[in-house]
Amino acid sequence: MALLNYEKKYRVRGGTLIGGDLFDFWVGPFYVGFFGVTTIFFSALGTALILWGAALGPTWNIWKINIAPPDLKYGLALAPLAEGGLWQIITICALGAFVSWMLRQVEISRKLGMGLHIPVAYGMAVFAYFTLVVIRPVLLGAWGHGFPYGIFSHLDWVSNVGYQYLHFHYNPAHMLAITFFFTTTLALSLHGSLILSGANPKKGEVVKGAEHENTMFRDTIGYSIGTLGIHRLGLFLALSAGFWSAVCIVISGPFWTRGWPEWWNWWLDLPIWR
Ligand code: UQ2
Repeated sequence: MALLNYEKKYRVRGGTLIGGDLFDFWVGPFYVGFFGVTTIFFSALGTALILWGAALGPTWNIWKINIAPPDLKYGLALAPLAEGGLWQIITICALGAFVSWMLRQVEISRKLGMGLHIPVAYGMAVFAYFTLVVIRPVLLGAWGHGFPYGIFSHLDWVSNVGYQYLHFHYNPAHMLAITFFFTTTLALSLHGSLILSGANPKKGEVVKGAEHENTMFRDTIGYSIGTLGIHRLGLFLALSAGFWSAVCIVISGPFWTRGWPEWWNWWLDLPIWR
Protein backbone atom coordinates (compact mmCIF):
# COMPACT_ATOMS: atom_id res chain seq x y z
CA MET A 1 0.00 0.00 0.00
CA ALA A 2 1.24 3.46 -0.84
CA LEU A 3 2.42 5.64 2.01
CA LEU A 4 -0.45 7.95 2.95
CA ASN A 5 0.49 11.65 3.10
CA TYR A 6 -0.52 12.05 6.72
CA GLU A 7 1.59 9.05 7.76
CA LYS A 8 4.69 11.26 7.36
CA LYS A 9 3.60 13.00 10.55
CA TYR A 10 3.88 9.74 12.51
CA ARG A 11 7.25 8.69 11.11
CA VAL A 12 9.11 10.53 13.82
CA ARG A 13 12.74 10.05 14.87
CA GLY A 14 13.70 8.75 18.33
CA GLY A 15 12.14 6.64 21.06
CA THR A 16 14.64 3.85 20.48
CA LEU A 17 15.84 1.83 23.48
CA ILE A 18 19.16 0.80 21.94
CA GLY A 19 21.28 1.72 18.92
CA GLY A 20 20.25 5.38 18.75
CA ASP A 21 19.53 6.33 15.14
CA LEU A 22 21.30 3.31 13.65
CA PHE A 23 18.21 1.20 12.91
CA ASP A 24 15.72 4.06 13.20
CA PHE A 25 14.12 3.68 9.73
CA TRP A 26 11.28 2.03 7.85
CA VAL A 27 11.25 -0.59 5.09
CA GLY A 28 8.06 0.00 3.18
CA PRO A 29 5.30 0.19 5.80
CA PHE A 30 7.37 -1.56 8.49
CA TYR A 31 9.39 0.11 11.24
CA VAL A 32 12.74 -1.73 11.58
CA GLY A 33 14.66 -0.67 14.72
CA PHE A 34 17.28 -2.77 16.50
CA PHE A 35 14.56 -5.16 17.65
CA GLY A 36 13.17 -5.55 14.15
CA VAL A 37 16.59 -6.89 13.17
CA THR A 38 16.77 -9.25 16.17
CA THR A 39 13.18 -10.43 15.54
CA ILE A 40 14.10 -11.38 11.96
CA PHE A 41 17.32 -13.03 13.16
CA PHE A 42 15.68 -15.23 15.82
CA SER A 43 12.67 -16.05 13.61
CA ALA A 44 14.84 -17.07 10.65
CA LEU A 45 17.24 -19.14 12.79
CA GLY A 46 14.37 -20.77 14.71
CA THR A 47 12.49 -21.62 11.51
CA ALA A 48 15.65 -23.11 9.96
CA LEU A 49 16.19 -25.25 13.07
CA ILE A 50 12.57 -26.43 12.95
CA LEU A 51 13.14 -27.49 9.32
CA TRP A 52 16.33 -29.27 10.39
CA GLY A 53 14.44 -31.04 13.18
CA ALA A 54 11.71 -32.03 10.72
CA ALA A 55 14.33 -33.37 8.30
CA LEU A 56 15.73 -35.61 11.07
CA GLY A 57 12.27 -36.99 11.76
CA PRO A 58 10.28 -39.72 10.03
CA THR A 59 7.72 -37.52 8.26
CA TRP A 60 7.03 -34.30 6.35
CA ASN A 61 3.33 -34.66 7.09
CA ILE A 62 2.63 -31.19 8.48
CA TRP A 63 0.29 -32.56 11.19
CA LYS A 64 2.79 -35.16 12.39
CA ILE A 65 6.10 -33.29 12.39
CA ASN A 66 7.37 -33.31 15.98
CA ILE A 67 10.36 -31.68 17.64
CA ALA A 68 10.50 -33.12 21.12
CA PRO A 69 12.21 -31.73 24.22
CA PRO A 70 15.08 -33.78 25.72
CA ASP A 71 14.51 -36.98 27.69
CA LEU A 72 14.02 -36.41 31.43
CA LYS A 73 17.43 -38.07 32.08
CA TYR A 74 19.18 -34.94 30.74
CA GLY A 75 17.65 -32.88 33.56
CA LEU A 76 18.43 -29.20 33.11
CA ALA A 77 21.60 -29.86 31.06
CA LEU A 78 22.12 -29.26 27.34
CA ALA A 79 21.14 -32.27 25.25
CA PRO A 80 22.60 -33.56 21.94
CA LEU A 81 20.98 -31.74 18.98
CA ALA A 82 19.06 -34.77 17.71
CA GLU A 83 17.88 -35.66 21.23
CA GLY A 84 16.22 -32.46 22.31
CA GLY A 85 19.11 -30.05 21.76
CA LEU A 86 17.29 -28.63 18.72
CA TRP A 87 14.21 -28.13 20.90
CA GLN A 88 16.35 -26.23 23.40
CA ILE A 89 17.85 -23.88 20.79
CA ILE A 90 14.46 -23.44 19.07
CA THR A 91 13.02 -22.45 22.46
CA ILE A 92 15.78 -19.82 22.89
CA CYS A 93 15.05 -18.53 19.37
CA ALA A 94 11.30 -18.38 20.07
CA LEU A 95 11.83 -16.42 23.29
CA GLY A 96 14.39 -14.20 21.53
CA ALA A 97 11.89 -13.44 18.76
CA PHE A 98 8.94 -12.89 21.14
CA VAL A 99 10.89 -10.56 23.45
CA SER A 100 12.37 -8.71 20.44
CA TRP A 101 8.86 -8.22 19.05
CA MET A 102 7.70 -6.88 22.43
CA LEU A 103 10.60 -4.41 22.66
CA ARG A 104 9.89 -3.26 19.09
CA GLN A 105 6.34 -2.52 20.26
CA VAL A 106 7.85 -0.53 23.17
CA GLU A 107 9.99 1.52 20.75
CA ILE A 108 7.03 2.28 18.48
CA SER A 109 4.85 3.19 21.50
CA ARG A 110 7.57 5.62 22.69
CA LYS A 111 7.94 7.09 19.22
CA LEU A 112 4.22 7.83 19.09
CA GLY A 113 4.04 9.08 22.67
CA MET A 114 1.55 6.34 23.53
CA GLY A 115 1.19 4.21 26.67
CA LEU A 116 2.84 0.81 26.90
CA HIS A 117 -0.45 -1.12 27.03
CA ILE A 118 0.25 -3.05 23.81
CA PRO A 119 3.66 -4.47 24.81
CA VAL A 120 2.30 -5.19 28.32
CA ALA A 121 -0.69 -7.07 26.85
CA TYR A 122 1.49 -9.00 24.40
CA GLY A 123 3.90 -9.68 27.28
CA MET A 124 1.20 -11.71 29.03
CA ALA A 125 1.15 -14.18 26.11
CA VAL A 126 4.95 -14.36 26.17
CA PHE A 127 4.82 -14.92 29.94
CA ALA A 128 2.37 -17.82 29.49
CA TYR A 129 4.71 -19.48 26.94
CA PHE A 130 7.74 -18.79 29.18
CA THR A 131 5.90 -20.44 32.08
CA LEU A 132 5.28 -23.58 30.00
CA VAL A 133 8.77 -24.06 28.55
CA VAL A 134 11.05 -22.51 31.19
CA ILE A 135 9.55 -21.80 34.63
CA ARG A 136 7.69 -25.13 35.05
CA PRO A 137 10.47 -27.33 33.58
CA VAL A 138 13.05 -25.59 35.83
CA LEU A 139 10.83 -26.06 38.91
CA LEU A 140 10.42 -29.74 37.99
CA GLY A 141 14.16 -30.14 37.29
CA ALA A 142 14.15 -31.18 33.61
CA TRP A 143 13.69 -29.55 30.20
CA GLY A 144 11.82 -32.74 29.29
CA HIS A 145 8.78 -31.21 31.02
CA GLY A 146 8.48 -28.64 28.22
CA PHE A 147 5.91 -29.28 25.51
CA PRO A 148 6.87 -30.72 22.10
CA TYR A 149 6.75 -28.55 18.98
CA GLY A 150 4.30 -30.18 16.60
CA ILE A 151 0.63 -29.79 15.75
CA PHE A 152 -0.67 -33.18 16.95
CA SER A 153 2.19 -33.77 19.41
CA HIS A 154 1.46 -30.66 21.46
CA LEU A 155 -2.21 -31.67 21.62
CA ASP A 156 -1.15 -35.12 22.87
CA TRP A 157 1.05 -33.42 25.47
CA VAL A 158 -1.81 -31.29 26.76
CA SER A 159 -4.08 -34.34 26.97
CA ASN A 160 -1.45 -36.51 28.71
CA VAL A 161 -0.50 -33.83 31.24
CA GLY A 162 -4.19 -33.23 31.92
CA TYR A 163 -4.85 -36.93 32.63
CA GLN A 164 -1.74 -37.06 34.83
CA TYR A 165 -3.80 -34.93 37.27
CA LEU A 166 -6.87 -37.14 36.67
CA HIS A 167 -9.30 -34.36 35.72
CA PHE A 168 -7.75 -31.00 34.92
CA HIS A 169 -11.10 -29.19 35.01
CA TYR A 170 -11.03 -29.53 38.82
CA ASN A 171 -7.89 -27.31 38.88
CA PRO A 172 -9.21 -24.07 40.46
CA ALA A 173 -6.81 -21.83 38.48
CA HIS A 174 -7.87 -23.64 35.27
CA MET A 175 -11.50 -22.90 36.18
CA LEU A 176 -10.64 -19.21 36.58
CA ALA A 177 -8.72 -19.14 33.27
CA ILE A 178 -11.63 -20.71 31.36
CA THR A 179 -14.10 -18.33 32.99
CA PHE A 180 -11.96 -15.37 31.92
CA PHE A 181 -11.65 -16.72 28.34
CA PHE A 182 -15.44 -17.11 28.07
CA THR A 183 -16.11 -13.72 29.67
CA THR A 184 -13.65 -12.15 27.20
CA THR A 185 -15.72 -13.53 24.30
CA LEU A 186 -18.92 -12.27 25.97
CA ALA A 187 -17.45 -8.78 26.40
CA LEU A 188 -16.09 -8.62 22.85
CA SER A 189 -19.38 -9.86 21.36
CA LEU A 190 -21.30 -7.22 23.37
CA HIS A 191 -18.84 -4.50 22.34
CA GLY A 192 -18.49 -5.54 18.69
CA SER A 193 -22.24 -5.89 18.18
CA LEU A 194 -22.93 -2.59 19.97
CA ILE A 195 -20.42 -0.64 17.85
CA LEU A 196 -21.60 -2.20 14.58
CA SER A 197 -25.25 -1.60 15.45
CA GLY A 198 -24.46 2.08 16.06
CA ALA A 199 -22.18 2.46 13.05
CA ASN A 200 -24.55 0.79 10.55
CA PRO A 201 -27.82 2.75 10.65
CA LYS A 202 -30.62 2.32 8.12
CA LYS A 203 -30.10 4.09 4.79
CA GLY A 204 -30.49 7.84 5.18
CA GLU A 205 -30.09 7.76 8.98
CA VAL A 206 -27.16 9.22 10.88
CA VAL A 207 -24.47 7.09 12.59
CA LYS A 208 -25.15 6.77 16.33
CA GLY A 209 -22.63 7.70 19.04
CA ALA A 210 -21.83 7.12 22.72
CA GLU A 211 -25.18 8.40 24.07
CA HIS A 212 -27.04 5.78 22.07
CA GLU A 213 -24.57 3.10 23.17
CA ASN A 214 -24.90 4.05 26.84
CA THR A 215 -28.70 4.21 26.56
CA MET A 216 -28.88 0.78 24.92
CA PHE A 217 -27.30 -0.80 28.01
CA ARG A 218 -28.96 1.48 30.59
CA ASP A 219 -32.34 0.52 29.11
CA THR A 220 -31.57 -3.20 29.03
CA ILE A 221 -29.61 -3.82 32.26
CA GLY A 222 -29.63 -0.45 34.04
CA TYR A 223 -25.89 0.00 33.67
CA SER A 224 -23.35 1.13 31.09
CA ILE A 225 -19.65 0.68 31.72
CA GLY A 226 -18.79 3.45 29.22
CA THR A 227 -16.81 3.69 26.01
CA LEU A 228 -13.42 3.76 27.70
CA GLY A 229 -14.53 1.36 30.43
CA ILE A 230 -15.42 -1.46 28.04
CA HIS A 231 -11.86 -1.41 26.70
CA ARG A 232 -10.39 -1.43 30.21
CA LEU A 233 -12.68 -4.37 31.04
CA GLY A 234 -11.67 -6.17 27.84
CA LEU A 235 -7.96 -5.76 28.54
CA PHE A 236 -8.43 -6.90 32.15
CA LEU A 237 -10.46 -9.98 31.13
CA ALA A 238 -8.02 -11.03 28.40
CA LEU A 239 -4.90 -10.50 30.53
CA SER A 240 -6.54 -12.42 33.38
CA ALA A 241 -7.27 -15.34 31.03
CA GLY A 242 -3.58 -15.55 30.08
CA PHE A 243 -2.40 -15.03 33.65
CA TRP A 244 -4.54 -17.78 35.20
CA SER A 245 -3.62 -20.14 32.33
CA ALA A 246 0.02 -19.72 33.29
CA VAL A 247 -0.82 -20.19 37.00
CA CYS A 248 -2.93 -23.32 36.42
CA ILE A 249 -0.11 -25.16 34.65
CA VAL A 250 2.76 -23.94 36.83
CA ILE A 251 1.04 -25.17 40.03
CA SER A 252 0.46 -28.60 38.42
CA GLY A 253 3.52 -30.59 39.44
CA PRO A 254 5.62 -28.03 41.31
CA PHE A 255 2.90 -27.34 43.93
CA TRP A 256 0.29 -30.11 43.51
CA THR A 257 1.24 -33.63 42.42
CA ARG A 258 -1.98 -35.57 43.06
CA GLY A 259 -5.22 -35.54 41.09
CA TRP A 260 -6.96 -32.16 40.97
CA PRO A 261 -10.33 -33.61 42.14
CA GLU A 262 -8.58 -34.52 45.41
CA TRP A 263 -7.57 -30.88 45.96
CA TRP A 264 -11.21 -30.17 46.82
CA ASN A 265 -11.08 -32.48 49.85
CA TRP A 266 -10.45 -29.39 52.01
CA TRP A 267 -14.01 -28.43 51.14
CA LEU A 268 -15.46 -31.88 51.89
CA ASP A 269 -13.45 -32.01 55.13
CA LEU A 270 -14.79 -28.73 56.51
CA PRO A 271 -16.09 -29.33 60.08
CA ILE A 272 -19.44 -27.72 59.19
CA TRP A 273 -20.50 -30.95 57.45
CA ARG A 274 -20.23 -33.02 60.64
C1 UQ2 B 1 -21.05 -0.38 27.45
C2 UQ2 B 1 -20.36 0.55 26.61
C3 UQ2 B 1 -19.68 0.14 25.49
C4 UQ2 B 1 -19.73 -1.26 25.13
C5 UQ2 B 1 -20.42 -2.21 25.97
C6 UQ2 B 1 -21.08 -1.78 27.13
C7 UQ2 B 1 -21.12 2.72 26.16
C8 UQ2 B 1 -19.16 1.25 23.45
C9 UQ2 B 1 -20.41 -3.65 25.57
C10 UQ2 B 1 -21.83 -2.73 28.03
C11 UQ2 B 1 -20.91 -3.54 28.93
C12 UQ2 B 1 -21.19 -3.84 30.21
C13 UQ2 B 1 -22.46 -3.38 30.87
C14 UQ2 B 1 -20.23 -4.66 31.02
C15 UQ2 B 1 -20.54 -6.13 30.89
C16 UQ2 B 1 -19.71 -6.92 31.87
C17 UQ2 B 1 -19.08 -8.09 31.60
C18 UQ2 B 1 -18.27 -8.73 32.67
C19 UQ2 B 1 -19.15 -8.74 30.24
O1 UQ2 B 1 -21.61 0.00 28.46
O2 UQ2 B 1 -20.37 1.87 26.93
O3 UQ2 B 1 -18.96 1.06 24.79
O4 UQ2 B 1 -19.14 -1.64 24.11
